[in-house]
Amino acid sequence: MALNVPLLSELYDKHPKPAHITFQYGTAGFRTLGDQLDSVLFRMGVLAGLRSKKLDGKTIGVMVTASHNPEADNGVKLVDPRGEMLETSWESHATALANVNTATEFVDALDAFVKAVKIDLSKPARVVYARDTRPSGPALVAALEDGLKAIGAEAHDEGVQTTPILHYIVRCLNTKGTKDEYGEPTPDGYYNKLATAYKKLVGTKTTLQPLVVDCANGVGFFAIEKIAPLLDSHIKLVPQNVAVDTLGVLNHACGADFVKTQQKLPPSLASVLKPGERACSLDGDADRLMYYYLDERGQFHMLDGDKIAALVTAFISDLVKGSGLEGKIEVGVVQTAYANGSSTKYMEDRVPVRCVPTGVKHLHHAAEHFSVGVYFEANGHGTVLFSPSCLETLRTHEPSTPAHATSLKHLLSLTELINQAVGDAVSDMLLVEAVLAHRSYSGEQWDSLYADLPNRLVKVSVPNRNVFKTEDAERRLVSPPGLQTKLDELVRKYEGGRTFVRPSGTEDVVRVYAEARSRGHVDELAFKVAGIVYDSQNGDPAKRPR
Ligand code: G16
Repeated sequence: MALNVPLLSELYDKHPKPAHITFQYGTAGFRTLGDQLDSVLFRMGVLAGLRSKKLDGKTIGVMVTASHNPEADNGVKLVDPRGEMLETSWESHATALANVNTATEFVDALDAFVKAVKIDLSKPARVVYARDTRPSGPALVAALEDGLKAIGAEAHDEGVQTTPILHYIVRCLNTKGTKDEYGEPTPDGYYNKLATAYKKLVGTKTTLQPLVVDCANGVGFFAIEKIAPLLDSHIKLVPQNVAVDTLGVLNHACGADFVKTQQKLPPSLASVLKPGERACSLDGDADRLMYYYLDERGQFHMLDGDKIAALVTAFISDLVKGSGLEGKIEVGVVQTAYANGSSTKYMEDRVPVRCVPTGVKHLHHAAEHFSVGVYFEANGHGTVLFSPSCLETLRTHEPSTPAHATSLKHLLSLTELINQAVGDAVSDMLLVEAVLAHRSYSGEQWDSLYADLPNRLVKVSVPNRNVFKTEDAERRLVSPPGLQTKLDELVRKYEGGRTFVRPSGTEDVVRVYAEARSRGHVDELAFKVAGIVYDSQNGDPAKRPR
């Protein structure tokens, strides 16, 4: 069977590529202004079909989202059969296809690709897709559908969903009828699975005070609306920032990225949250989660991905011990360079810790090496993976005491509550709430697990972020030449100082991270580093970022 060249060419011509743009499959797929992505969506439809054919007709997912980015941005990423990110080796194929300039080049590139990776075109292609609430979404989905049609894929539209729900559905579809069956492949199946597991896990524990949930004015609101009634009286969710139909407000002065980068309460919650109360923020597609609370004096305290990882790791480690499985199940943690130094120390005192480059795909794969792999980025993106052999151990272990049996039951509920496909803000939120209920922790008690080193994240605009190249899990720059030496000289002047610079894979900026012993020092360090980075590329100190 051959490619349908006339159909591919005809539909290709409906989606011309903007001449001046070079697209790149980045940290989480393609991301840029939504109105520039039409051609990319068409081509990703074709590629998703080919990926499915290559994998013998397994269902591939396509998510149209730009997650934490501003509303005008959009993006697309492919989801592999177990609900994980697209295999890395295909990212370069995606980039190559996104950048060809004519229908003939496109068909030739496809033809060469099909031969190179040995795709049997007679195999079926199955693709399921969804989008977030961005205004550019419907037109981009139409372009995607043309791509799916051009490759003859059997396609299913899940409409507006959170990113983790799409990942969940992909995993469910591909495991249906197997021993790894993951659940009912529908949004309702997802809500019921999580709610049931949550209620099992908290049982008769005292209900916590209501939880304010900042939905970032995005699709997360729909998920909160759907799951809240299923939780009965076990927890009351109070959704805020729910203006999903209002233009210009998605992720604006709210949401997980705002909280993490600004380290402050979204202004819209100022009149909602009272001293002593906790709240959380989702991001635009509900795959990131940040917690925070106001202390008795009304002061804001952030509980980020590192703090979530610490809370969850300690809880799971205790359950493993409590069920008599210590030595049989190894709990490990995966972090990135953004992890606060104090969190790394806290973890290293308890469990093995690995550091990998930014991006869920890196963390996810590293976490698979542990029986229970806890991975969280400081920005609130993460989950916990239970390996197949760990699941088998949990299912077959014979507890020798009632206390062992209880811990084992809780571990099994956790395997149902936690989204094994990808980081998921809603699932993670219920996980945190369950642990807080078990520990009887307030936000303040959770926060006291360790004290964060003051830290600062800054974005720097440069003409070409691709000249920035890193090594050592992004902790050191190898290009531009000489820059790392300057950073080393600078950081030595700050007690407990640490800094690194890396190009973002989702925004057109270079990111600067710094931490030091005092707030004053860290701010100074971060802005000096940003200045060095800016001057190295732009050369005009008068235009430095402030
Ligand atoms: C995506 C990735 C995350 C990553 C983040 C920022 O998150 O899934 O793993 O931490 O981008 O990446 P970068 O610093 O390269 O821009 P999201 O929530 O935007 O999908």
